[in-house]
Amino acid sequence: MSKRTLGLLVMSYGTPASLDEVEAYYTHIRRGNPPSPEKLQELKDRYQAIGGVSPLTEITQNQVSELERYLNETSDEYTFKAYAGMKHVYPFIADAVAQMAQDGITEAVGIVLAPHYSVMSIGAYNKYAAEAAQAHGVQLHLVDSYHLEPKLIEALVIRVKECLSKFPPELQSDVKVLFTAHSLPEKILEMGDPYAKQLHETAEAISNQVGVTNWETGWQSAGQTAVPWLGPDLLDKMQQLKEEGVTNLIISPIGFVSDHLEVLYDIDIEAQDLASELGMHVERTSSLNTDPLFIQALASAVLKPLQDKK
Ligand code: FEC
Repeated sequence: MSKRTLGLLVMSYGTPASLDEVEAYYTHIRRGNPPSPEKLQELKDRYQAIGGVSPLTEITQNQVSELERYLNETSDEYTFKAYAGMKHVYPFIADAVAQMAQDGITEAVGIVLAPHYSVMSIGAYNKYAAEAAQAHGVQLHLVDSYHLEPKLIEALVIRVKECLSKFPPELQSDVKVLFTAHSLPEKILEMGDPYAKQLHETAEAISNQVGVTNWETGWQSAGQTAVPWLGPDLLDKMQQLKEEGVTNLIISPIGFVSDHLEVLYDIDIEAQDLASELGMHVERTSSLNTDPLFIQALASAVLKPLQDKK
């Protein structure tokens, strides 16, 4: 049987390629409003602190090619041609869809490199993708979330266990696990958004398999805007935990799937600095990046909308 060729649109946040591009990037995130010179400098300082550039672009490209390779090796029905589309830098989601159409693709699946659905995160990516697909006459099947994909949970379970093993055996039952995701404006709760619930479900599934009961979900990396954000923020939460007597903590940023600024700066630098001040032992679970289990979880999520339409 000959295989049918489908497009595969893999969407990611995007990162500036150099410090010179930070201003344009930040302006795009702020929907066209340039940041103040102070805010811009603060952001450049954060990139500088992680080595000048974020590894996000390279990791995204590797995730995209690994996913394409895995799907093409394992699917008897489809040949996928993958395209990366970014939310905040070139190639934007619309550019990727335009390229697909130019290459003769008429049907595709779209997936975001973030497991939990919020109308303000995956919802926004999917909206840009659907608009572009409609404009180019591409039939696009969109994945909304994959926060309970068994292989995703398996990969995260391994990571939490790895972190636990870094604490002395007699302390392991006291270790607190904090599962984090990017904060979003609080108003999503009034909108009945599933983001917080999905985060909780992923955390619960991991904890059940690891056998930890001492866990919570939390929020990190809130934006610098006047509106209230989901909280408490990671740093406030750490202070609170210390006051409650917690000194051994695992931070597991399960809302993210790659190493990037929000992990390498917000946790590895900022939260670790606070941990030193507070006298806490904090370990972070390693990022999924191109872990084959994660790639398999993505592949399973990509195939679902195609199975559903049969
Ligand atoms: O490594 C890198 O260079 C990129 C790291 C990066 C990721 C990321 C993921 C998410 N964000 C989400 C929501 C928001 C909202 C705002 C916002 C602002 C920023 C800023 C930077 C930034 N985000 Fe981000 N985000 C990353 C980077 N993010 C830099 C601007 C400075 C700052 O506020 O800290 C606020 C927009 C506004 O001002 O109105 C909202 C969500 C995710 C997780 C899902 C995903 O990956 O798409 C949600 C990675």
